Amino acid sequence: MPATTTMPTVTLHERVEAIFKKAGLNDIQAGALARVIVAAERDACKSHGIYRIEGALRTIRAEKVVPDAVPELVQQDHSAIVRVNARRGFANPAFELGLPVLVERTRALGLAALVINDCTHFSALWPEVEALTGHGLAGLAMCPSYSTVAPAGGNKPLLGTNPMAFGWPRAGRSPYVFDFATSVAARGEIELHRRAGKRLPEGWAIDAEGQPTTDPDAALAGAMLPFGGHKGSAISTMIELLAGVMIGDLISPQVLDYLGSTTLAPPHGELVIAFSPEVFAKGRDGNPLERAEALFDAIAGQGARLPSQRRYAARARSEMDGITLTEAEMEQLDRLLALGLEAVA
Ligand code: NDP
Ligand code: PYC
Repeated sequence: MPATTTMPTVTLHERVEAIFKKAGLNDIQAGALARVIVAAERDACKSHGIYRIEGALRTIRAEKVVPDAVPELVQQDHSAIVRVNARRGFANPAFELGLPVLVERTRALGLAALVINDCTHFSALWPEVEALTGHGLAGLAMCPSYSTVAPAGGNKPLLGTNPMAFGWPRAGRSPYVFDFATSVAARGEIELHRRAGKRLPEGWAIDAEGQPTTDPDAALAGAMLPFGGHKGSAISTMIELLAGVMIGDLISPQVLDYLGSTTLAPPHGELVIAFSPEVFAKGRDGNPLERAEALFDAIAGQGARLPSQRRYAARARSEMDGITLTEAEMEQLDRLLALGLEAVA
């Protein structure tokens, strides 16, 4: 049994925030990054937990992100589009800045969108839609990434792993939330398989010659596949259009051209659309939140689990017992804190 260390969420937050400050991030950037990374670790989403710190530091060291950026709310009118310019910092503080305005507009108009431009993005999207559900709103979040996924029927990386998350509020219960890559799996999962010396499941990737592979190195050199064949490929393309082209920001091939690497966190934009179920259902029979509960009960009644159930169970365990890290993970955190950006030289 390998040695482990268990600590409260707040302790891990302090450590992660300290690493980012040592690496030169300002308080706004370091705090927001530590919040999403620790939330992912707490909820057992390892592909976007502390493993991502190193990539963020590499991106800072490569000067592909502005460490002391202060995001700016650039659209101050009363339209349904709330625009925040991340000013080439990370996406997470820009989201935190835009959230209260997005909530206020959505309550007033029934529907509003937060556009984040010029951000670097590496995190899971569920914290964003979960934040909206906390205000009684439904939400949809999406962003491109960099070209690592072949379109269905193609054989070379073109689309990103382009994640999409949806959240629906539930009175007195954890919200209904799903959040996934539009590739069969997140790229982080491939890297975690590589590090663990494990083969990939069949159907995740093709090699550089376009042949199916279960070798993580061959997959990283080749292309990942979209989930659900042509359906995932089309949804991924929609994300490139809505959260790239439409908001005037980079799409996945441009991001890869600019970075020249998938070892750094990708710069692009993000789109978060919020809906007020109350406003949409006005004048119609039935309370939308109660009607949704009947649907969730019917799903669970068949023995199916709701998305995020695993995550909420992990969260409850972490909140009660603390977050457990392996000895190797603890050594890595110590190393990153001691060496700062030198650790990723
Ligand atoms: P997974 O396939 O692990 O999970 C996707 C979702 O499906 C989760 O909401 C999960 O809930 C749910 N789920 C899984 N199994 C079941 C089941 N049997 N029944 C019902 N629901 C289920 O996600 P991915 O690997 O595709 O993505 C992981 C993360 O990577 C996401 O958070 C995504 O945002 C992030 N990502 C970020 C990118 C970026 O550019 N920033 C790019 C790509 C991915 P649960 O968690 O409870 O298991
Ligand atoms: O896991 O696919 C991924 C990913 C790409 C950028 C951030 N996460």
